[in-house]
Amino acid sequence: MEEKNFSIDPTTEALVIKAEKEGIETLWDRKKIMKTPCGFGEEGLCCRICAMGPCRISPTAGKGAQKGICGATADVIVARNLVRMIAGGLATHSDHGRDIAHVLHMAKRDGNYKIADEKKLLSLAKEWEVATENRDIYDIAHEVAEVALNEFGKPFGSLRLLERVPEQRKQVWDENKLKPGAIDKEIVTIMHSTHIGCCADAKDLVHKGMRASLADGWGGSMIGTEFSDILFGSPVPRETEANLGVLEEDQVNIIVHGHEPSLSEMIVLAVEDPELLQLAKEVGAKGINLSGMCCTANEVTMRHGVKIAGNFAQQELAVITGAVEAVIVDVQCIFPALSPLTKCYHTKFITTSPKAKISGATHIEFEEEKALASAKQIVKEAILNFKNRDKEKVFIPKTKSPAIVGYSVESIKSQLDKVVNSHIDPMGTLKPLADVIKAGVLRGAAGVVGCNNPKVKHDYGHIELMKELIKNDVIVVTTGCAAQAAAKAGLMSKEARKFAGKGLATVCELVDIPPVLHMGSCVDISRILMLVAELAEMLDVDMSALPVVGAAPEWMSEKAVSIGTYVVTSGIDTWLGVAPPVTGSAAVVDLLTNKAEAVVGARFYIEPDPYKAAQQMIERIEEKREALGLSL
Ligand code: SF4
Ligand code: MSK
Repeated sequence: MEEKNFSIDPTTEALVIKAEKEGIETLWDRKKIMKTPCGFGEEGLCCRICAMGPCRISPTAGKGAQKGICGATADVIVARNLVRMIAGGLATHSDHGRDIAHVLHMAKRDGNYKIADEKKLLSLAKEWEVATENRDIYDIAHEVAEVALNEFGKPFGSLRLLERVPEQRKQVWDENKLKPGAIDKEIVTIMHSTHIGCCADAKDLVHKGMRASLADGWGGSMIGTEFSDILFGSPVPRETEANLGVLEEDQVNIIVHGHEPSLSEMIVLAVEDPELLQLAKEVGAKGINLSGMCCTANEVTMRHGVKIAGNFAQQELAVITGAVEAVIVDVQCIFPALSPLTKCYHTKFITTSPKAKISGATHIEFEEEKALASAKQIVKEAILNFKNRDKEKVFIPKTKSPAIVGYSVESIKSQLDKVVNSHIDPMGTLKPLADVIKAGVLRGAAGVVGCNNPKVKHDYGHIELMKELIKNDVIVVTTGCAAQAAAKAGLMSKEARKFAGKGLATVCELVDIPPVLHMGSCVDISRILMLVAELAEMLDVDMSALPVVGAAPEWMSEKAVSIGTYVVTSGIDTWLGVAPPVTGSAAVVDLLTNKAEAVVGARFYIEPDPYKAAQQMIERIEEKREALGLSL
């Protein structure tokens, strides 16, 4: 067997070999055909904003074109391209948040969508000064949803959720004019300012990008998380399994893939429908096996323990097992390649969102008003497809790992309550976490998040970094495809304590948690922001003073650019394993990796080697500890 060496995941290697034998291409084949990426694009030096161009600037100073036809310099072109990526990410996360707010707006007692977490709804209503006394909970929900929907286009003022940040951070944002206005306005401003002949100042463009990014983390994404919890329940710890070994040979396998839980929650209900289960038996299957991919997997595993089939780079491999009756998708991170690929197997590829139609797929529009009926129709299609499975083509790798998921901020606090002496300390706070950080038992915390990217060996960036951090008593919180990498690698099981340093292992034992905590999907990085904000408040310091760091070792999407930027703008140093397309401008690189610190107290680091990145992160954590005068 040829050594593949592009993934640390054995199921991935095995299925790519199967694909090769069957003459099927995967992302790694297409990456190979792509050969060397375009140097201008990679450095951010190509501008195609107007039809006088495209213009590409020579990366060598003094040689070749140094300006675009309009006179835009490399600095301006790079900055414009970067902030357009931020706008793309902000738009995507925020539109997800808006969709969930619309779902809350239509929720009703006898409808498909109900309120699962009244406590969270009432607390948000209080925060937003929505009257609650003597009102029906659904009236309150509708008004809260309306307030949220107005955050997208309100003409005046900044975002309500920014009030959640500690005073010190608010001051940083106030002093530097970083508080965003309405979410949509921030996107429009970027598109306007980056039009031909508008803003031509790299520093100002980056500033606009930072401001806009806050409308993602503390705006659209946070709305997505809060409202999903209100509608579908705030996650609590629960057991699951991860990797393609979760597929079942004798069952109808359905994979939900994409992002928004409004679809997947209904599929979760539909697969439990007795009539559909009966139908599955009638077609010769033992049952219906639902699993998830990418962030949809995170949403449903956090709330129901639905198994995780894999992360971003494994979406094609799920189909290549030959055992999947349907891949049901909504929005974001869905390979168009699934369309021709599913034609090589019996798999039905079902798109459901008017925002993400894909040529060649079966489009069954998911109508929120008739959500459960739509979901049942989709599941029925999958069941009826079971008979078309070609047994000769089926290969399900055995590998899967147990994991504990479901660490919302609320559930982390409940776990911490296990060590609280209620006669002395309050319950339901992060104080025990603050105490162990102060005492140095835990050196600090790291958020490791983001995608897969074939520029990095699949999952290697995530797993090696996480292992190094936990070995050095840095607790890791994670979301997105990084979280799935951790689940697959066994880092979310209690046994993973053996990989942790002595201090972290003791904390895990006492609080009954794994060393790597699954906090959800990409929009749930807002949970990490809240965790850091509350910790800062508890220690009465700015967020940037905490021994807390972030990393995206295998990022690839525009969403990740927006995330990285709002994390840095929130005062948390962030390590990137893949360089963003900014290296064509020394000035922009300097702004992001150096000068940002003087403004927001944090900066980006670019380090592809996870061991070096871990070392730098640990050093930074120790510097912060020293500055806070915490015990060594
Ligand atoms: Fe070229 Fe300027 Fe047009 Fe960009 S905006 S394509 S640099 S002329
Ligand atoms: S799904 S944005 S590949 S983490 Fe959120 Fe994974 Fe990245 Fe998509």
